[in-house]
Amino acid sequence: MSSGVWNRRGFLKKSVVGSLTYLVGANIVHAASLPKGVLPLGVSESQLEDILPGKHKDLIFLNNRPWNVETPPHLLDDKVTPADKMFVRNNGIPPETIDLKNWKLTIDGESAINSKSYSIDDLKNNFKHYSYQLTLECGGNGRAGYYPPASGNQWTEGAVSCGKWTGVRLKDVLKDVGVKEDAVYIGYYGKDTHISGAPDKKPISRGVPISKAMEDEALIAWAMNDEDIPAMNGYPLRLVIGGWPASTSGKWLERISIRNIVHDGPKMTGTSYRVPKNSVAPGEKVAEEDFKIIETMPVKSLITYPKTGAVLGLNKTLKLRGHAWAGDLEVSKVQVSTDFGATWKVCQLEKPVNRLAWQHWSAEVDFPKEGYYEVWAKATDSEGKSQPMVIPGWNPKGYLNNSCHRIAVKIEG
Ligand SMILES: Nc1nc2c(c(=O)[nH]1)N[C@H]1C(S)=C(S)[C@@H](COP(=O)(O)O)O[C@H]1N2
Ligand SMILES: [Mo]
Repeated sequence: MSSGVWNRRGFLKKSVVGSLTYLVGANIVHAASLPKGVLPLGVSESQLEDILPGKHKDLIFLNNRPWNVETPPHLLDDKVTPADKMFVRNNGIPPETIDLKNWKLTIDGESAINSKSYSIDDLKNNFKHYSYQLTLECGGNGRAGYYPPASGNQWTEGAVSCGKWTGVRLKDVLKDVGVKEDAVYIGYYGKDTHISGAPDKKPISRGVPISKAMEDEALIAWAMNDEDIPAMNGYPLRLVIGGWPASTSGKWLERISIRNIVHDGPKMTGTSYRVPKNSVAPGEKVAEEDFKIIETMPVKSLITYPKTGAVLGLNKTLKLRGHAWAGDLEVSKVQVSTDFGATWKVCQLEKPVNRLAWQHWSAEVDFPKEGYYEVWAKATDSEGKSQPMVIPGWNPKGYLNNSCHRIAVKIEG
């Protein structure tokens, strides 16, 4: 299995130059000088499928070094996110070759009583299997909405998915190894490599407190939607932690350390996946000690039907639909407005198929006259917290934007 498109020195691999040549319809004379993260203008976003194997051609391209592509909301309409519509957020270069037979997951760390390695067959044969649908949303989803802008991928709405994951419970494996009393955190390590090419440097190694790791839904998964995990989403093995920033769900999983301190791998410290403890003014500098690690994701919703920009006939009832999720909590209410929030209508809301899965909502709305409308959706969690209409508290890295999703609709007679 090969997915990396750049070689270690940062040059496009021959095979990729080949496909780009095909896509632009001409020899790219200076391909070797193409800067990192730059896709030739002659390649349209819709041609991405040819170079991002298995991904839908209409995913939105943000960066190709590393690969970051998001899903437009109308492509998230399925109740279970299909593999080709699952966003990709890579921090480094995915492993180029996967030796399935010899793939090992090692559990170690200061707070592990033993250190053990398991093949994927060992995991399959020695532990009970579980399947859960789990919402994975990047902590930076919605970053594009902040001003002053925050550096990083400018995600709009689509860095979220809810696939059905199958594997073993993380807690069953941790218990098999033995967890010492003083365990505080777990940290994952994947087989992807750092963008710089440095062999011993990991692009990302995050984790969760031991209490979150011990939840029933925390999985070490080998399947997504009853098939192999897609290459870009962590094949052949992945940690899956629903409801928390998706950065805690380690792809290409090779090792989990049981730590006696808060895990301190790359992107656990500094300002990564951290927000100010107290609210700050937009653009304000925040001292490092005033940040806290993001844990549960906030309540949020998407309108997945219709697609923004839809043109509809007068006197037709429109059946809207979408999903809503609330981190560790359940969503208790979804409302929609077609008059810029002056009035709200309560939607029908389904229960989650399991804890930490998104919930589906639908509503029928009528439009009284021809013209331009917006549909706004707002979810409320089981503790009574709602999504803000406007962009929530600014933070230096642009995390946790859970403002209401809006779409435009035109009614023509
Ligand atoms: N090994 C590894 N795991 C990783 C990442 C990564 O770059 N490498 N990215 C993380 C981040 S920041 C996110 S948002 C999710 C994205 O998951 P997806 O690409 O399967 O949608 O994977 C997380 N797990
Ligand atoms: Mo992320």
